[in-house]
Amino acid sequence: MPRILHIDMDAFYASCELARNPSLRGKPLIVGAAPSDLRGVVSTASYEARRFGVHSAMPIAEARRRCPHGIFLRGDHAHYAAMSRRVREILHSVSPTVEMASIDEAYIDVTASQRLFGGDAAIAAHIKGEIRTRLELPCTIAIAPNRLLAKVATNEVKPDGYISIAEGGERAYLAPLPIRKLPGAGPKTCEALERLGLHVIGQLADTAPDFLARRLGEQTAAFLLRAARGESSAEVETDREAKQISKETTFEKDTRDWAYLEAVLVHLSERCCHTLRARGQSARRVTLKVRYAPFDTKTFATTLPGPTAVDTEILAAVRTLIEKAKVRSAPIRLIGVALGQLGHGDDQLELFEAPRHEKWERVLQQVDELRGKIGFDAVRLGKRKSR
Ligand code: TTP
Ligand code: MG
Repeated sequence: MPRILHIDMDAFYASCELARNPSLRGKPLIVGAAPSDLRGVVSTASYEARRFGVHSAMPIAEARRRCPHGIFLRGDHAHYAAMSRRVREILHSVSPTVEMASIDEAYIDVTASQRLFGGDAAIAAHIKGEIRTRLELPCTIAIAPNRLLAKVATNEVKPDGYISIAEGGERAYLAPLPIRKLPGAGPKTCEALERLGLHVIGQLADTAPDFLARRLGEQTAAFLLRAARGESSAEVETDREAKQISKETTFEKDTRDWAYLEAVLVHLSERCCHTLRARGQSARRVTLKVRYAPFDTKTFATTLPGPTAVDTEILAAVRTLIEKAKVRSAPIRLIGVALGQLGHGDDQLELFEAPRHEKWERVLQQVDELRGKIGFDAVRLGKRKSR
């Protein structure tokens, strides 16, 4: 039976600052912008500052009002990325199957590590201990039968927490929690469910699928019901072993509308880049995949002059490949983008330091953060024509 560990660092940027400047300990720390920066927003706040109601994405002026004696720092993304890489190294000492889901969060398949360490508690203690002694950072860990449970549980036991949920305990664990705790249950959906008298996850799990589908649409209903019952994947995609990052879409009806196809490809490329950056990787090879009929798939590929994690550079490559693909006019069933020749770790430093990347890296970092919070589709970068 799979055991999936989810780890999320506590107040990550703030904790990184505290680790290198212990004189700040115990003080309310707000990272993101100087108080004079009128358009700045809070990246994160230490738990001391959260007591004053300061939280991520709050305008810095508001944070200043709520916590006038707080210590405000601009933030140093290169440092946080370096700390993230060191966290990842520690995680690899427990299992080779580590998936960095964002700069401060990872999933690990610890099924095969159980024997060696002697169980969930020992694995978590080992990781927390290593991260605490080597990096002086606090984190929270949950180990559960699948990804969703582990992710939800981590949030429940923050900060500096640990929890293990046994196989079979999924539904019981989720039942008393408010529905908004389910990843994917946004404010709109939750409001709609409230109006139906559904407040906690257990109520949602017991709702008749047909009833829910009529109210919310089939897809949303199916997705929510599955989550409410604690059903989720236990697959962890290792970033080190992954040879490429790819996304593809199959169309309900074959199409040869290239304006539409291009818009879809822009979207798929952006998603690939987002994953790339979340893993702290870069790519050099870009492949466009086009399927015409079930056994008629063609790929077009190009190698970039250097590794990149910047959307615009990947998109430019995809567009040159589109021109090649357009030559054939047969209707298209599926398209996809793959990024290959992935780079990792220290070869990234060069990428982050190169001046031409700097501005984009900053913008994209903000975009990724927004996407993490309000959903991928909320922020789009590429130019697109409407269908
Ligand atoms: P989170 O894990 O969401 O937040 P956190 O680690 O600061 O606090 P905790 O997990 O204990 O609740 O995000 C990780 C880092 O990502 C965070 O330290 C700063 C950055 N971030 C932003 O820059 N803007 C944001 O809106 C969010 C949510 C995070
Ligand atoms: Mg965190």
